[in-house]
Formats: sequence, C-alpha cells, structure tokens
Amino acid sequence: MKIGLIGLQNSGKTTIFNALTELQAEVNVFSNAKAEPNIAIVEVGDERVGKLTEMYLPKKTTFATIELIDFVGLSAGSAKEGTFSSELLNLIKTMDALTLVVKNFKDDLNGDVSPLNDINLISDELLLFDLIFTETRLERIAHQFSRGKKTNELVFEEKTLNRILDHLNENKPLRTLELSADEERVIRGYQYLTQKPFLAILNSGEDNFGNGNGLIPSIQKTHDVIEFAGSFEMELAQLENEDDEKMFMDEMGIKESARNRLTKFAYEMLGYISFFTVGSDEVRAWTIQKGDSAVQAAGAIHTDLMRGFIRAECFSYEALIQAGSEKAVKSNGTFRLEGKNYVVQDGDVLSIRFNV
Ligand SMILES: Nc1nc2c(ncn2[C@@H]2O[C@H](COP(=O)(O)OP(=O)(O)OP(=O)(O)O)[C@@H](O)[C@H]2O)c(=O)[nH]1
Ligand SMILES: [Mg+2]
Repeated sequence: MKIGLIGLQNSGKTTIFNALTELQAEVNVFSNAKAEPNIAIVEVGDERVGKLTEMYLPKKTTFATIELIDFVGLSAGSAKEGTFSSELLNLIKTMDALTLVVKNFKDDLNGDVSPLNDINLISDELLLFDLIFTETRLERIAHQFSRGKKTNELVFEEKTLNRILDHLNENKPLRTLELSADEERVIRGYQYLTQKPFLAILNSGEDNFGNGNGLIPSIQKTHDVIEFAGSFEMELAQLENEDDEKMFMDEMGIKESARNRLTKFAYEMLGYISFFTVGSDEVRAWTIQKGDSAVQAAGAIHTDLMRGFIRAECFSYEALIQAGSEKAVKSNGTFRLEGKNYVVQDGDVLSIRFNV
C-alpha cells in the first residue's frame, strides 16, 4: 500500500513524515524548491504479530508494511501553472491513497491558520489536475476522430470522459461519481487524483493539540481526519529512551505512536485487513482488502499459490490465543478447511494448500 503525503507548502508534511518514519529528512521553512520526494517503508504496528512470534519462535518476523511518500508542497495554481512537474504528478498518481497534511499550528511566517480553507484549496487543486487531464484527453480523442479513427471504444471513452468532465465542472470529486464496470475499466489507467481515498491529517501545535473547538467535527463533514502534533511527535520519534517518550506522550494525551495511529487509521478508512502466516521459519502479516477471498489472499503471497490453490487451512488469531497452541486449536473444533470463495477475516491464520 502506498500513501502519499500532500498539502500546502510548509504545512508540515516532512515533519509528519519524520514523525511517522523516525527518519530525519530535512525540515525547512524555505525548502519548497526541493523537487525530490522523501520515500520510506514503515511497518504496520500490530501486537498480534508479536504474540505470534512469542508462540512460534520463528527465524524471522515480517510485519505488513506501507510505503510513505512525502511530496513537495502544492499551492493554489500548481495545476494551471504546471509548477508541479509531470514526474511528480505521475508518482502521485501511483498512490493508493492520499493524505492531506493541514497546518494547524502558529508560526512567525504567516500568522493565522485556516485549516478548512486549506483543505478546500488543495481539494480544488486536485480537481483541477483531473479536469485539465480530462480536457486534454478529450482533445486527443477529437483529433483522432477528425482523422477518421472513430472506433466504438473511443466513442465510449469520449462519452465516459464527458460524464466525468460534467461532474468535475460541478466541483465534485470523482470519488462521488458512480461509474459502471465498463466506465471504470476505460479510465482505470488514468489514475484520477480525486478518485483516490483521501484522508486529512490535522497538524496541530503543542499548544492547541487536542482542543480544536469543533474543528475536527467540521472537517469530518467532508473528510476522514486524524490529528497529530507534528513537531512534537517528530521530536518524540527521535528520542532514544522509551520511558522518556512514554512520559512526554502521556503529558500530551497521546496514547500511541504517530506510526501506529496512522497505520490503524489508514487500515480502517481504506478497508484493509491483515491475515497471518505462521511457522518455525517465519511469522508474517499480509495485507488484503476487506471482502477478499481465500484465493485472493493466496495471490497476495504468491501467484503460484493462487493458480494452484486447493484449499486454505484456517483458524482465527483469537481462537489460537484462547486455545493456547495450534495443537489445541486443531483438536477443539476451531480449525477449518476453507475453499476458494471463503471471505478472509481480519486476524485469520492461513496455510494455503496448493499444487502447480
Ligand atoms: N510549531 C510547529 N511548527 C511546525 C509543525 N510542523 C511543522 N512545523 C514547522 O513548519 C515548517 C515547515 O515544516 P515542513 O515539515 O518542512 O513542511 P512541509 O510541508 O514539508 O514543507 P514543504 O515541503 O516545503 O512544502 C518548519 O519550520 C517546521 O519546523 C508543528 O506541528 N508545530
Ligand atoms: Mg517538505
């Protein structure tokens, strides 16, 4: 899963990135000319993986991961003026979800903070990118038509793009447009920005963290939102001593690390779940989408397991913990054999039988 951090310049994207990754990418008030995004892979915190490791004592433990990409700031006009390079735009398009970092801290630069305005501004900007893309594509199609290339496929695409254009022109993101399977198929490769899941991160200062006076409910009218104390949590992430870290977190009323909060939030909002594979070699967490079947879960591990799928041996993490061992699970009736279409549940421990 790839999550892109976007937002206005100096909203604290790199600060949040550092808090999440425990890295130390350069945070700078005047760094907006820097064009390279920061990229990191972070583990998805999950106590269950630790428990399974204690139980199976594997040679190796592998957590599920998400990739985080910290982009340079957007500004009003980015889409029109082309200040955002096409390389960056193409990279943003490969993200599975976008998180919008919204400034909610005071600094000496530009006095007042206006989180709701900032969210609207960036939303408009993303919409404009999609609008410009659609218009350009429609022009190309018109050009093809004028040269006599009027295939059924292009006609259908033109119709679909015009629907999309109308929707965007009403200032609505594509997330809210219902598309048929065929329409979805013709635009899939275009990776529209406003079609992506979109979460907001409210980046508050130490002084106003946790007391937003109704700000969060206002944001929630349009966006899922989570609050961070960016600078503070970046400093926390860089502390060596865990007791100190815990003490500072308690003082601030922060219950879990930024990384754990974000990964949990993202999983919940994006509908991801984890299943586990266990054994003496490796205990590992895998990520799939809620509703995925056993054969799709097998495919997440390896395409061979999907192609040669016979069945899945399955029990739940909860059943394992209650029974105390895999042996006990196997004798108390909670161990199951499931077929291809079984809908995998969060916390399932799977072993795929396959034959290729
Ligand atoms: N007081 C306070 N300052 C912050 C906070 N988060 C970021 N800053 C400051 O805001 C400035 C910009 O932070 P960055 O993290 O570089 O912001 P950015 O969004 O990555 O900026 P660009 O990449 O240039 O668009 C820095 O001086 C940070 O120290 C915060 O939570 N509180
Ligand atoms: Mg930055």
